[in-house]
Amino acid sequence: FEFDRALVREPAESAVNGLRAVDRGAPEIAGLKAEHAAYVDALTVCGVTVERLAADEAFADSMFVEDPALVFGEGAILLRPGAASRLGEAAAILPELRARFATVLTLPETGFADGGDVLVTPDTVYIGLSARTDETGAEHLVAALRDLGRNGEIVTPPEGVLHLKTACSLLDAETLLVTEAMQNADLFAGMRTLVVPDGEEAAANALRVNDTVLIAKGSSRTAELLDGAGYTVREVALDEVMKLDAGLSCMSLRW
Ligand code: CIR
Repeated sequence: FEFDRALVREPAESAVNGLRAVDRGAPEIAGLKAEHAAYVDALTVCGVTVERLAADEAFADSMFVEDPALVFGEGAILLRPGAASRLGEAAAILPELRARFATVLTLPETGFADGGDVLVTPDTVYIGLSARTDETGAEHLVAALRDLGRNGEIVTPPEGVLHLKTACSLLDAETLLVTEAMQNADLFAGMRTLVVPDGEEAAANALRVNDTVLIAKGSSRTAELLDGAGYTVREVALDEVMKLDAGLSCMSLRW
């Protein structure tokens, strides 16, 4: 969770057509851009140098740069997003990775793996199987992680979770913030967990950046829980972003 740099992509006007499991209406583009700008500000305040890529109108969900790639200080892995409308985002981001990382690994062209299904902890990189990440893609990703010297482990999240990190996030080297369903699934051996209060499940997609935990604005009981546990919390407005089933981790690649 210690990051110097981040890469983001500006929201496209085509984001009104972004994927969503439950249609609560299209996001309002001005609001989406404002939330994105405030997110970039929050990363900057946390000490991260943020580079912004231009919007890519060809891909409605391309502002969620976390899904087509996985990055570490030691190198990047180009992923294979599992939604048909998003697979092309990988090729679009590849030159940006090559410009910034000496090592860029690619996955074989079978199976799918989305960055939203990847939870990085100091010892283990957890890969959640989902509608976007299948066993073949996950196994290819484990092999690529091994080439980077990282230990990958495939886990099966509870039903109803879009991405693994929709329902959990890293708070510190040994602690995760999780939904109750994720807690009951007991996927992360050896990690402590804090459970988000009932009704604030969306807050489980928090983002620890250096000394601060970013959470979705309006999750006041989660904010209190984290504050009480000694974390420095900063709230970020995400109303439009959430209409596209997305949260804090989805909008950047960090290293
Ligand atoms: C999608 O369904 O792919 C986008 N609308 C949201 C992606 C969210 N990304 C993430 O959780 N990493």
